[in-house]
Amino acid sequence: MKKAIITGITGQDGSYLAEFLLDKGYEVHGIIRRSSSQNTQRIDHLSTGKFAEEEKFVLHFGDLSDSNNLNKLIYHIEPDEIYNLGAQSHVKISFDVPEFTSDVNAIGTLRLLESIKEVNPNIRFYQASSSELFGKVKETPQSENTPFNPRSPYAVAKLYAYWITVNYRDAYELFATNGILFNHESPRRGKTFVTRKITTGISNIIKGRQDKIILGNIDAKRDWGFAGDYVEAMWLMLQQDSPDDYVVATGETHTVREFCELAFEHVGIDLVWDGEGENEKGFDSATGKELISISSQFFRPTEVDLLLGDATKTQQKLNWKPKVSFKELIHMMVDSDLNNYNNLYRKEY
Ligand code: NAP
Ligand code: F7E
Repeated sequence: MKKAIITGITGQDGSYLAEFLLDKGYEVHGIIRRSSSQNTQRIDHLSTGKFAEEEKFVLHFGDLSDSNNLNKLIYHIEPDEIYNLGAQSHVKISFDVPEFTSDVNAIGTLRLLESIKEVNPNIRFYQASSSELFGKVKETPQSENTPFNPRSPYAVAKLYAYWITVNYRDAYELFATNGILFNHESPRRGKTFVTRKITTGISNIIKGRQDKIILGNIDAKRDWGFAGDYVEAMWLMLQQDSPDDYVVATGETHTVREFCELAFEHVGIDLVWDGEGENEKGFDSATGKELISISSQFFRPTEVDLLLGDATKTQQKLNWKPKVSFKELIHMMVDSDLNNYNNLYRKEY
């Protein structure tokens, strides 16, 4: 039986990856931060189920800012694979907490690699790299060969993490890989990322708990996939004969505006727009009710305007393809928020 450590196990991807690895028969060890309020909702079904009873799902306190803690955990757990998903992952917030973001996202990755090098260089390592590395894009679509041009403290920290992963692979022959993942969403997405902000907003509007959704740049374009599909690609990267870097994306790009239109359409509302820039608004065409407005509060000091991934290498080498379409993803998220499922589309454990 293989053993894996997942940093960021309480997050969206961590929870899907934990389920995926448990299904494959792994013993999964998750690193969680001490918090004064409960933050384990996405994995509580694993902590209380049969996997926990059989000690196949184990949680440990730790933090990517604490080298000694990471060394100790890696030494005692003796994992075959480490998936580094832990990060301050919000791009806009990285402008408010750039130093913390850099410590966790950049130096946190170095801490893990150093520990692997010293404790057991045979451990396979997955780094959660990001399409944000492409930033103000140098070409479209973006592939493994596209030059990086980061646009936020988050992306600059992830750039360090990307290159230190490549460097430890080259210098010390570690099996260290980068998954350059484009945006991926789910009913478990954090509620301040734009997709989930829209789907929770729609649910609240329909239930009479919120009047409208206030957004920033609705013309930004993203290549959005389903997180449940993307964790399989992470695992596949660590099962290859040699380490490499891979883009994971759907190959389709859509605006935030389109996301809003399709999400409202799913609940029977035809959204129409009026005005320009910060004065633009979205209305229900049937009733005239204002449903969306724009506030500069949600603009970023530097924006990533367009992301569109070319995942040809991943499709060919890993035989991986996304299963859930853009429209299916939106429907899944809207339905989940309307029904308060949160964990919709997961198997029962
Ligand atoms: P997420 O939901 O925000 O989860 C982030 C995880 O990191 C949480 O478990 C969080 O713990 C943990 N974390 C934060 N600071 C930490 C620290 N100092 N020490 C240890 N753990 C810490 O993010 P996600 O969407 O699942 O993304 C997973 C990873 O992929 C992240 O590295 C993200 O940057 C990257 N990524 C995401 C996307 C995407 O579209 N989702 C695309 C490309 C790359 P708490 O619960 O305690 O906060
Ligand atoms: O923004 C625009 C915003 O915060 C998407 C992270 O997982 O994916 C994620 O980063 C777009 C941006 O995700 C609002 O300006 C408009 O252009 O959902 P987001 P992100 O910044 O793309 C990458 C790949 C990661 O690696 C990150 O970890 O939507 N937008 N109005 C808004 N965004 C937010 N959050 N809120 C708004 O009101």
